[in-house]
Parts: sequence; structure tokens; C-alpha cells
Amino acid sequence: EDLKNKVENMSNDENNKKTNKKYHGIAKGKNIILVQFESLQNFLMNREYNGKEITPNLNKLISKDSIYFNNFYQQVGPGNTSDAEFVMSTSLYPTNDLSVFNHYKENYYYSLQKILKKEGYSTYSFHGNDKEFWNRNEMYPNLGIDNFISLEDFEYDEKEDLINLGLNDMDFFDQTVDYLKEAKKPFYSTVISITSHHPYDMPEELIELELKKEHENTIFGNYIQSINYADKAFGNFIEKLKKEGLYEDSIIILYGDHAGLYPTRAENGKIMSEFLGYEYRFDEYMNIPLIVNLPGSDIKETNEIVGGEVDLMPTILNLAGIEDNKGKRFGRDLFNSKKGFVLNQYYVPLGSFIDDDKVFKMSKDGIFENSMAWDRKTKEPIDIEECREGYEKAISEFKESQLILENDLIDNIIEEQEKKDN
Ligand code: GP9
Repeated sequence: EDLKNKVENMSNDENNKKTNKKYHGIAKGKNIILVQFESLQNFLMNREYNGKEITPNLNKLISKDSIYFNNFYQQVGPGNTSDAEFVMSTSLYPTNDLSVFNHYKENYYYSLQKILKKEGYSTYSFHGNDKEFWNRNEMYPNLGIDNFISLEDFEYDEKEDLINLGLNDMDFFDQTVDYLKEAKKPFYSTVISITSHHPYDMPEELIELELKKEHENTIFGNYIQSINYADKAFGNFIEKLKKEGLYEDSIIILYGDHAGLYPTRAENGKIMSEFLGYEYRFDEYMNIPLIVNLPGSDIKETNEIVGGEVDLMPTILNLAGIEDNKGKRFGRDLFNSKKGFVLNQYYVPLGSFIDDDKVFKMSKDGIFENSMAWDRKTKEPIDIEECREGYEKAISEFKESQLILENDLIDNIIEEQEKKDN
């Protein structure tokens, strides 16, 4: 009975239903290319190391025709990269003990891809790993992704062209454009890079960023070098999209899937705190960039609202000018929300959250009074009582999302909504 009541009352965030929305339909009818950049953290943006930019091509991207969200956060669980894909596609939360792509692959999802397909988009995903990795080959059709181009489909040399888990980003991005050229327009495509994957080892001849002595043979050193390489591969991707005449008819959305340097490895925490000049806490390592690049728009903004991966789906639907509020989305359209809120879990205890003003880290022992809270901007401690409401919201949203996953409730929710509408 309780479950039934809950389902009957589930609806989307009111912000997603407003009219006269900012940037509504600005990308209507355009191709949407969503680059999910492996392990990309936000501190790398516009950052120099040893006199060189670490991410010159990403920096160039945000310098023109772009909106850059600098307070955007990861929300993945044990399914890591695949959880980022799941959260982006459904606006639901992942779990904190299972990979959704493996354990909830049979559920019904009212995904972003399914909605875009109804509007005439073709759907793609590109990734340079085996198609079975993270069970993508089984989960993708269920999410409405019709074309999956995986390692097996790319041309490469076994001995020369693989780095870490898969095809090197340079060849990957390059061949992806060849496929996109042939894709039915408009298309929605995720492009998931792989080279900057832990432990970030790179073939010597591809390294261009020289390390300071103290960072040699450290994960931090490897990390910034592999990101620097992946950034170069991404730069070539943009150039090739332009050359092939695809760029002007597309929008590019780019975000990091999750952190690359977790402080669970003490060396990372120590080096990062020294490098940044302040303590390396979860609101820093979970901070990933989100960039919305709108070719020819003349828009250049930094949007400071706090957001998370769960907000991607409603944000993209607004840009595409699509009004569809069926089902349940936990995210908000970031262009049309006044307040940001992100619940964090898995890497920090459930109940932790970040909003525009504060950061709350729930205590491991589950006792609210033992938790920590600080001002998001000044980093000074604040009274945890200011966080009780956010903490309760984080717990209840996460539980609601678990209930949906465990009971496969999306089609029941849509049915109830349709009954109400008629
Ligand atoms: C594997 C790639 C990386 O295909 O997506 O996955 P991760 O280990 O980061 O979850």
C-alpha cells in the first residue's frame, strides 16, 4: 500500500515544467554529441603545470560559444563509468552496492535516448573497449541506444594501438568522426574516452607534459600526463568534426565521468593538497567539469550553480526543446533552476550533499552529530544543524530512487501519471 501511494505521487521536479525557459530549444534539431571524458576532474581546467596548460583544448572549448559549469559533481557508485552513463541517461541515482548495468538491466527505463528517438533522433554510443565490458551490450538496447560502436568495430593493431583498457583516444576520436559522418541526422551520440584510465600509464613516445622531479613515478604525474594526451585527442576530434562539416550542426556536451585521483590512496591526497594549496576533500575530488558548447551561438558563460550527473537529462531535453515530463527524474534543468543540490554517496557516506552554499559530509558511524560541514566557498567549518534539511533530502531522494530500481517502477509511475492526466 505504501509503495502504491508513493508511486501515485511521484512526479518530476517543478523546475523542469516551467514555461519560457532559458535556452529552451537552442539546440533544436541539431546533433547532440556527449563526450564522457574518462577520469576528468575540474581542477585541471585552465590550470598550468610546469609552464604549460594541462588541457589546452578544453580551455579553448570554454573560451568561445560555451557555457562552463564549474560546480558540477560526480554521482557514481560501484558501476563507475557505466553508472555515469546510467545516471546521465535516466536521471535516476545508481546504487551504493551494485552495478546498475549488471543488476538492473531488465528494468524498464524511460531514458533520454528513448525520448530523443521519438523526436526523430538516431542514437549512438562509441567506446574503445570490448562490448561486454560493464555489460554495455545488454544494457544499451534497453536504454534505447540502437548503435553501439565498440572496440571490435574500430580498426587497430593489437600490438601498437591499445593503451590501458582499450583503443587509444587519438584513433578512437578520429574513427568516431568517420562513423558520425554516416549516421542518420540528427543523432544523439555518447562518445566515451578511455586512455586516461587508472593507473594512467602511457607509452613514453606519447607523453608531452614534462613532470617536475617530485611528481615522477607518482599516480598524480601519470594522471596529468594522460589527461594532457586525451585533451590533445579531443582537440583533434573537434578539428575533424569541423573539417567534415559536422561541427556547425551539432552541440557538444562534455563532462568528466568521475574522479581520477581519490585520496583513499594517501599519496594522492598529499600531493593534491600541496598542489592546490588547501585540503583535498570530497567536494574537490568529486568536482568534474561540465561544458555545453553551442557552435555559432556567441554565448560565453560560466554558470556557478551546483549540479550533478543526474541533472544532465533534463538539461539536455531543455536545450533540445523537448517537453516531456513523464516518469521520474531526480535531476533539474540546470539552466532553469535557481538552487543547486547534489547528493553524494558511495565514496562518502549516504546523507552527504553539496549545495550552492555548503558541503556536508555524513559521519561513517551514521550519527548525524558526528558529521562535518563547511562553507563551500570559504571552506570554513559551519554548524552542522544548517545541514539537517539537506541531509534528510539526500537520504529520502536516494531511498526513493532505490525503491524505483528494486521494484522496476518506472512504467507504473508513467501509468499513474497518464491516469491523472486523463
Ligand atoms: C571501461 C571504461 C572505464 O570500458 O568505461 O571504466 P571504469 O573502470 O572507469 O568504470
